[in-house]
Amino acid sequence: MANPLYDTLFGRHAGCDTVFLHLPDGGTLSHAAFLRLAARLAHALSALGLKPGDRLAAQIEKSPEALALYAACTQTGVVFLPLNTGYMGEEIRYFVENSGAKLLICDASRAKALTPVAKACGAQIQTLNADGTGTLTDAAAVQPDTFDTVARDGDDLAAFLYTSGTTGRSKGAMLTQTNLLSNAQTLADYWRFTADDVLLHALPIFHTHGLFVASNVTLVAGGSMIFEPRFDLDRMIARMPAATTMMGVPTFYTRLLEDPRLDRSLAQHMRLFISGSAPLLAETHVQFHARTGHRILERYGMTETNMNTSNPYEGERRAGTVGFPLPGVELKITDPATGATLPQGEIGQIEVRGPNVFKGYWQMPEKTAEELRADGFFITGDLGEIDADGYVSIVGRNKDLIISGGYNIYPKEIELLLDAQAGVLESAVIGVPHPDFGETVVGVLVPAPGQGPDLEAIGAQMKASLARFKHPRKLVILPELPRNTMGKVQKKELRDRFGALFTGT
Ligand code: MCA
Ligand code: AMP
Repeated sequence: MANPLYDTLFGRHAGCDTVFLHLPDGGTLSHAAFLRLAARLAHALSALGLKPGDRLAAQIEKSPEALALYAACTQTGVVFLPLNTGYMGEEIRYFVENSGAKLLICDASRAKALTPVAKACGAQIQTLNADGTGTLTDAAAVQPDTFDTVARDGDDLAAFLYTSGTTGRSKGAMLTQTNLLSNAQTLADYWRFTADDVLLHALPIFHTHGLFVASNVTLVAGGSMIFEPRFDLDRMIARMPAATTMMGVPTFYTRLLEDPRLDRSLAQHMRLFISGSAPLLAETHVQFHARTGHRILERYGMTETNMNTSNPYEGERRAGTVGFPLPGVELKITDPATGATLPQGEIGQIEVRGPNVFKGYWQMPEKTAEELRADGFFITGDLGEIDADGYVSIVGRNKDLIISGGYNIYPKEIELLLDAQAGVLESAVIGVPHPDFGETVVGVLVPAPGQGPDLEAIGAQMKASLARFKHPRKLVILPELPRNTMGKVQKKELRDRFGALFTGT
């Protein structure tokens, strides 16, 4: 009987009293104590009737208990579906309904709003709060602290992560045990993680970066994490001297650079800074090196594939590139029209294949077939090139996507909402450069004939139905949208026109 993901990430630390989590209050949690917590949660999930293969949706704040819930799902064979804490009720309803989740876990402050949502989808609801309290932990507290791990196969599903699409409908990326495990092992090895590493962890744990890259890599290596609830500049500066590694989105690095306390002595104990989820400006890489003596290691991944490429640990970390395909990952640049592989040096779409590539989109065979070729290559939607030395660069996107502070925003979802507002004939949503978030959202509205959209009412509607990070930071009104001869909206023209709204250049 085996459960490769549980056994490798968690099970082998049983009885190990070394520190796993350094907590914000100065306390610590050992690997063994963490596993006992996870086992009690595993019993609680089983007592609630969850069976291997069932989905569990969780919209919960970052805490040791939240991470232990992921371990408990792995141990019981339940598919873990973490959700951004910013999502509103309507957004949650879609995920619970679409995944057929049996259980929704949320913060007590949201239980009133989400109980009808769960009920309408036929799911049970339990609470788990930022401080670790809640009905779920109450139920777990009376349970034994060991649990017979459920046997799983590498091909069994471990997690669902939802990722939006160009049509505005989110797709559940089905990730198997092998997808997660192979990538975690490769990365731990590639980035030389050991049991001595202390990772400064300030990312959310509801996305690939904070959960599967940061946490899984630490677990594979048997290291520890300084587990901060969120990115707080003062806390990052205060905790850095105790850390050896950090992972962050580019906004982490630009915010650190704005603080004069960031210098060589602050980063003296660190061996590695890693960036991903959005493009790191070459300028940020260069400035960070000048200030700290460290070259940020940039890597590239996706929800559907985990990590695909990385700059080298030893050897040149080339600014503006995402490095080389990881061991075991094949990467090619193809012609978007024909799918044929392009000669080295030409720009085309990035396709990847390997044990990291997901199984497909949940109950969307046609969407899966559009992006995942029969031969196993996944069409990422990113445009890139490979230079003569083999370094991969991402030069653009073949998909309409905005990445703000590392969060993905799909314009179509916002356009559908804007188009439905009174006084709006049509809309276009674009991403423009932003000094803090890298990119931010601008909504362009065309008024219906003889009407003027009520921007305040539209703002209120956004607030009620969309996570805050998706809200347009600016709404502008134009008499019409620029279109080409085929009638397609020319977003590039809009980006050129409004591109300096937040940067002033
Ligand atoms: C917070 N806000 C945001 C964002 N975050 N708005 C746009 N984009 C965001 N990313 C809102 C807040 O709700 C707040 O709203 C206002 O903006 C200012 O918030 P602030 O306090 O400045 O933000 P923060 O709480 O400090 O958060 C910024 C952050 C955070 C630290 C950059 O967004 C973050 O941790 N991002 C990481 C995301 C991530 O892990 N991505 C990985 C995805 P108000 O105006 O109401 O106050 S995985 C992935 O992409 C792939 C697989 C990969 O390769 O890793
Ligand atoms: P997600 O939907 O969260 O999986 O986001 C994946 C997307 O983030 C990729 O398809 C890329 O467009 C982008 N991305 C991730 N890492 C990088 C990076 N280092 N540089 C540029 N874009 C990145």
